[in-house]
Amino acid sequence: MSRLLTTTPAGDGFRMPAEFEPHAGCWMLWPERPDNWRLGAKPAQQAFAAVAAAIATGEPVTVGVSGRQFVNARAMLPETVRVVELSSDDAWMRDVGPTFVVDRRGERRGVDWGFNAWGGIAGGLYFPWDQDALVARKVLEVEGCDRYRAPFVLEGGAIHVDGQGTLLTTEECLLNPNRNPQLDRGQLEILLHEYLGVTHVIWLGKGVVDDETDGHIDNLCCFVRPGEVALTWTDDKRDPQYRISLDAYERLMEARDARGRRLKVHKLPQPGPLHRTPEEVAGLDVAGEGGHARAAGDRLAASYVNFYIGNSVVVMPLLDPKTDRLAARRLQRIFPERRVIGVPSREILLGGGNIHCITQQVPAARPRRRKETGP
Ligand code: KQY
Repeated sequence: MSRLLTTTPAGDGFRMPAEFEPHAGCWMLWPERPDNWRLGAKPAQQAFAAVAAAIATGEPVTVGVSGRQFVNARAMLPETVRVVELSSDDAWMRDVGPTFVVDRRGERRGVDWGFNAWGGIAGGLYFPWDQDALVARKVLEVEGCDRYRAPFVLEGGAIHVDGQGTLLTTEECLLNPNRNPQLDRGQLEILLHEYLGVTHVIWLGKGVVDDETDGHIDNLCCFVRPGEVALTWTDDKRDPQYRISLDAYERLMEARDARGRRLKVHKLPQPGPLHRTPEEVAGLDVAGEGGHARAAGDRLAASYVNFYIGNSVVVMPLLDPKTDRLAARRLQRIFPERRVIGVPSREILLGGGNIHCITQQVPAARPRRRKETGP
């Protein structure tokens, strides 16, 4: 059972834990739509299955799948992964799933954000998105967690927290008029405090070049532990990513976190630049009205920052043989207590995101005591 609450997480003493805190599990969705995943989504399904298998080595994974794809997904996913029927419009659990919050007593609840397919009717990536908009509610129902309905649009990929009061985000996404035109920076900060329990927001400028999410933070920069972040980086001054990453670096070096600490910045090399090939475009169905057209030569928003921090593993995208090994070595140094597992993920990137975008962690929490009923 999941009750709709009319209070706010901060008011009730709840906060969003950091991804590097212990998890009870992870949720994903199954890719299917042929206008976003080439060749009837078969290559993407293999990549998603490899991500689920890697995460499942350290925590329970649940994959939501349409009735049409249930049998196929069940067969492609390892037995250790739970598969449940769950309708969606695409497969971005980070953005359509709930953001979990916990309190000191160990209770877990979920925030159900407004969702408008990354920009609404005019600039969003597809229409309709009515099934995506119900995913958070359904996940919370399965998890038995009470639900806060946030009164504004936000995707999980647009925020990262350190679990100690600090939130990282980008102006390009959160201040974009295609999300919450009625809210300014100050009002958003108040709402982020109310719904995530954070007390300090670090604003970076733009996200990764040509990121169709309008610059989600989870492709640019993330916390790896309190006081430390990873940032996608290129030394190539002719690349437009250079100025974006430099600006982010400078803001991070100036910033203090909620506890007054300076940040240590770990630079991760940028793959590529990578571009969509004519063959990859030819494998897509034509997108309907309101869909997002793909063209050969499009720059892909490739970034090693788009990894998932599991209980015992870090699952990172493998994107470019020229940089994969260096990125993996750096991540292993950053996370000595976890095993870094690389998953070939160009097929996920072609859909517009990567491993972090397709996952949503459920933080560990002590189970609520059931009230005794009856004699
Ligand atoms: O980056 C994400 N969190 C999601 C990417 C969505 C792309 C939709 N085509």
